[in-house]
Amino acid sequence: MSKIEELAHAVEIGKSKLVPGLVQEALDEGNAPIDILNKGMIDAMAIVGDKFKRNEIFVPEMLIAAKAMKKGVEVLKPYLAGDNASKVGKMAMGTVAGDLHDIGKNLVIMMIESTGYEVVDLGIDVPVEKFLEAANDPEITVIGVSALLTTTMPAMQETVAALNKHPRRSEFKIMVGGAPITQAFANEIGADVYTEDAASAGQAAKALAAK
Ligand code: B1M
Repeated sequence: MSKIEELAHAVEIGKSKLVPGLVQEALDEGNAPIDILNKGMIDAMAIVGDKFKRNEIFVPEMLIAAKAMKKGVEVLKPYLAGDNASKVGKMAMGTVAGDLHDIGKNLVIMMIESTGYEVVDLGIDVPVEKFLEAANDPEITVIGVSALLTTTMPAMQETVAALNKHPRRSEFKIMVGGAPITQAFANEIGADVYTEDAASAGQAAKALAAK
């Protein structure tokens, strides 16, 4: 079993204490940080999700796998994030009301910070009002909205609709994403940018800053 496979298995079964060491060992072996993230952790979470769907595991197991992944990401962060010496913009980002998933949001924040943005993390289960309040900040140029559940897609729609009526609307862009979100849905609700993963979110934010 390769180190990345070992890591993926440890994330899948929620071995929080083992995961940071395995990430470090995978780095020491010369594996690319992005492969460690994708194959060693994100793929493992997909397996966890599939097992949950088949009723082979339940919420507590999903939660401990998520905790294990977070520990691994902490070790990986300096290798993925890079040096963001010069500030290119300020972004606020949160997971919509009713949605408690934050691993994807945190990865997106990490990748966007690495492009030079200062990111205000609004957290999870963020009500529309909190997004609107964040948009009042005159420095904010991008607002990121994440949703992981089909049942919280309407909350994303509400959030984007409210942001679209904000008096500063011409001064910020709205980025959306999350597993159930598509380009078609993003267009339908009036968001400016949809990206499917953290790496492309970072690239999109960088492109916005360059405009
Ligand atoms: Co939840 N959960 N969960 N869960 N959970 C999913 C999402 C699910 C697909 C599992 C499944 O059934 N296969 C399913 C949703 C089904 C659906 O809606 N179609 C589900 C469910 C049903 C639920 C509950 C309802 C279960 C229950 O209680 N019965 C419940 C809901 C709670 C709530 O939010 N109100 C629930 C709870 C939880 C935990 C709390 C236990 C835990 C979350 C812990 C945490 O986040 N701190 C959890 C977990 C861990 C998962 C899975 C297994 C993993 C999610 C994850 O972190 N993935 C997930 C299954 C899966 O994803 N396959 C599942 C890794 C992460 C890196 O990917 O978040 O997709 P992701 O982020 C990606 C992209 O989506 C994108 O970039 C990220 C990085 O590449 N992205 C953006 C995300 N936001 C973006 C924003 C952008 C751009 C890109 O721009 C702004």
